[in-house]
Amino acid sequence: SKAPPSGGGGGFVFHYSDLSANDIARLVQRNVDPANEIRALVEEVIEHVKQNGDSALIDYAQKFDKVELTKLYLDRAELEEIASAVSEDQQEALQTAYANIYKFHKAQLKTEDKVETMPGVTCWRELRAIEKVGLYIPGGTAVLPSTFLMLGIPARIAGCSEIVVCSPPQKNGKVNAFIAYVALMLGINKVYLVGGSQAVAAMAYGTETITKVDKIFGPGNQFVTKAKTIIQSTTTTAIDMPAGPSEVLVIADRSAKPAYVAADLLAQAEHGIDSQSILVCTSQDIADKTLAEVQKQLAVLPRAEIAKQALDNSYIIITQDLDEAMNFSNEYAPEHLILATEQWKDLTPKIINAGSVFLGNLTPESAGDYASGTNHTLPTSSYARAYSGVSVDSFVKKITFQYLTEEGIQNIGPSVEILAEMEGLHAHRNAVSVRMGTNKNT
Ligand code: HSO
Ligand code: ZN
Repeated sequence: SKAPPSGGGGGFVFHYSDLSANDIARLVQRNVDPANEIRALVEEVIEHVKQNGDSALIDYAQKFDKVELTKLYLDRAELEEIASAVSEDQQEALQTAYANIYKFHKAQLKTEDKVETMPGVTCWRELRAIEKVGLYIPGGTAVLPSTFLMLGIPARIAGCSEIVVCSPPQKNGKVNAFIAYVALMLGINKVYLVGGSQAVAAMAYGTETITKVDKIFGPGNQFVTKAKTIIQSTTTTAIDMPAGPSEVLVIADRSAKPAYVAADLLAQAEHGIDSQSILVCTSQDIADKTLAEVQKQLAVLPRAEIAKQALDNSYIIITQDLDEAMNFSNEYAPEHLILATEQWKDLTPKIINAGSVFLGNLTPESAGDYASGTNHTLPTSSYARAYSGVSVDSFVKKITFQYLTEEGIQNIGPSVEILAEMEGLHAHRNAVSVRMGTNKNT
């Protein structure tokens, strides 16, 4: 096998045993730089929106979306009109997705027990919704109403009091019918016709018509992602995570079906030219059969051009066994991990880094992308090492509380006094002593 190119490039087959630690580090590196060249452009957009508010947004709609907007949002009546184009079949599918996503996320809302850490000292946590959240729904080469469900449902379950939604306008100055329909399902009566980094800036700074929010959610192109990382460090608005191009890693052994594996790799590849589809398999034979299937299925895909470029940016690793495959996967820390093997039960405990996992041969990523219930807003670019995907947790704060009784202050007081003394912080010591009746100054 060839030596891995620098920068994680692909279109190659590698044997795991040939790879040095350095080779692996290079292979798992992705999305390293691209955003840096666009920082200046994005900073200019943010500044323009900050200074000029709505009028900047109207300018950018003309410049980037090629549409003359007279109003920056669609109201409920307009959304209803647009949504009426959604067929009955489509409505039913959206409702199935909604119901499953709702059910799975609702179960995440748990009340924690109060803990008496010592007699009379009780500590606990309570959830409070983040008040104002901003959802960015992309509308580039693929419009993703499923992303709207994935963000809107947990926001509703958490109980956020204001949900601001931005999505780029189409050429006709509207959003697509599915986006409008999902807005109505979620009880959202306004969709702002703002896309790209200008949408992020508008939600972070606020404009005449758009409310400044506390946290911004949603995937986007490099401009959107760059804008999110900039506003995260320059404003008080938080972000969900720095989500980059989508990726999948499939671990396959002899029990995998090449046609299924190929379909999964292609489902990822059709997202965008910068997507990555990695196959880690236990023999050359599996790799060959899968590649043949990929060629066959690719030939008839409407988005074949996009998928082909993404596959050129991808690679295959051949390992001795499933344990080696899992080692590589944990190094890669994939957004999506598919275990295309009947041995998935043995492998699952060995997963250390992954965003969302799909078990066995009958569980395609597409199920989770749309409708099984799990969230598809997930950490990419190896952020799965430290980040979780979006959930109800992402829309709440967990506030700690404590309550001390007379017995409690007497129990904890002496330790706190000594600890405060250790740090030379006498006011801290006194705050306890006055309550215990041991303050030497009173
Ligand atoms: N795989 C994408 C989600 C998605 N797929 C939306 C289809 N539509 C990121 O997890
Ligand atoms: Zn997808």
